[in-house]
Amino acid sequence: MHDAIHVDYDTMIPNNVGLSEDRKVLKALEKWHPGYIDWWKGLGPDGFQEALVYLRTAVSVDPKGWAKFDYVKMPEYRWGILLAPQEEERKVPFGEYKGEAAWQEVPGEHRAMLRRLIVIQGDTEPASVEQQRHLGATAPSLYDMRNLFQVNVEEGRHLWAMVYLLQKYFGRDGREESEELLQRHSGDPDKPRMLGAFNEATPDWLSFFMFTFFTDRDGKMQLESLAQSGFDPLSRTCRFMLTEEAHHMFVGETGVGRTIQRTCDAMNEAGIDDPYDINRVRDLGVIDLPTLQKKANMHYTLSLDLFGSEVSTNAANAFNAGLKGRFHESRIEDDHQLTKDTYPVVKRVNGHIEMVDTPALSALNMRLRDDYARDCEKGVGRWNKIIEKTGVDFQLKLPHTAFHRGIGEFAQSEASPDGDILSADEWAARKDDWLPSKADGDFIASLMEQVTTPGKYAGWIAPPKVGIDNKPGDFEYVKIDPS
Ligand code: BYC
Ligand code: FE
Ligand code: FE
Repeated sequence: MHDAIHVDYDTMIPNNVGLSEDRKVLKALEKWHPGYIDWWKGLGPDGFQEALVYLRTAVSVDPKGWAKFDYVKMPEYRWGILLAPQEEERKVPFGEYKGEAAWQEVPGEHRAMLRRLIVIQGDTEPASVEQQRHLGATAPSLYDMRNLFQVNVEEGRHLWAMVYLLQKYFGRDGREESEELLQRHSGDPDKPRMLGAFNEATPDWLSFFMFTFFTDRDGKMQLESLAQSGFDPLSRTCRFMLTEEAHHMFVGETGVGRTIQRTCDAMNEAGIDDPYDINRVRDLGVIDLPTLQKKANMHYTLSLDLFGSEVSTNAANAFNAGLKGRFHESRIEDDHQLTKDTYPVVKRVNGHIEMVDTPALSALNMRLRDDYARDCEKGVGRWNKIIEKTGVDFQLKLPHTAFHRGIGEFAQSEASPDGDILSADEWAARKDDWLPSKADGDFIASLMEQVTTPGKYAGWIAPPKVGIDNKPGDFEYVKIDPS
């Protein structure tokens, strides 16, 4: 018997699922491994494959002590398959089969739907690594560079997590899907990644921080919903992934927070009161707050699109089938079947916006998006506290969900960040006030310079409050040229 808490490092693929006793799946994964390494070397972090990076590796799935820190060359990182421990007597927590024993095998009649959910989840993970591959060249410090690479190796591990499920539970189809996960690429005109936001560029570090704050948070919400799944291996996989996701959002929240801090400090030192005095603020070599707002608008709305349409039969079917639940399903007090309930959904009615009660089952995407928006609000509130403490008079604000949307009720119309429906001309005239313009992008790009002296930071961002793994301020988190 294998020990389900500690990770077996004897096999080529570290795991806590007893792979050494599961020869067939081990063989399939070993066969997939070289293609993965090729992908990592070709489309993972550009130019840092020989660097020694101070990374954490999971050695256990015990929440109290799962990580070990050490210098690793990224291609030699021990990507492993780690599932949270199996809960005794776990039941399907919602939907048509609520109360039945959770499934240890794929429920035959829902096989295609389950596979699709796993493939979509799997597709986003390598996509984000591809999107971020050029950022090492402009890292504002070794601390930030290391955090980028930590996020990247963990997203790589998340791909392994989904590939394990595909190869163990879906036979030949699963092996084919695993191959295709390495063949689609972010932004590829012929074989793009599956979801919109994962084909966008991540051109600069502010985008990276906004992405890990907003888009990794979609990851959190989706993983929370899949962690409720009646298909137990998926639930256990997602529960462990969520512990890693927390760090990705930390990187985003503190990255934006430190950017805000530096801007406000520089404004105060220079005696600039007006945050909209953009040229003077930019002359200080920091990113003005209105531009930060535009970047937030962009990444928030791209992430809202990841929840799908507000009203969705896919979502209703996945819930009914017991495959994908709600955020904190077990804490919700209702019948967990929703056949008689309604939920308010945002609709465009005669040129204005209304909330319309809709059958709750078909409104599950809207509901998860509402939970997501609340989670984002809290983080934005923490950013505003940073601004407030510096005395600068400015507040960041999330735009209305009708603003700048590509999916759902507002995909065909334009709205202002306050939610006023606009004509195409009005939109065209105001767009650059609300979303990053070419000039904004060029300005941000002009600040992006690589800083590789331990303990030093680019001028546009404040140092972090504490180091990683309690390391001192001048710790060399990445040895770029270790020879
Ligand atoms: N782009 O019924 P609908 C993460 C498609 S992020 C392109 O409205 P549904 C991470 C949809 O596929 C989390 N297409 O939506 C973060 C469907 O197509 P088909 C990733 C889109 O299916 C950072 C049609 O439109 N995990 O982990 O209820 C770094 C109608 O769909 C989009 C998941 O998403 C779009 N934005 O919901 C690294 C969880 N939206 O089938 C990683 C698994 C919709 O008619 N996925 N479409 O051809 C799901 O639960 C659902 O598929 C979705 C969409 C929530 C994505
Ligand atoms: Fe992930
Ligand atoms: Fe993530």
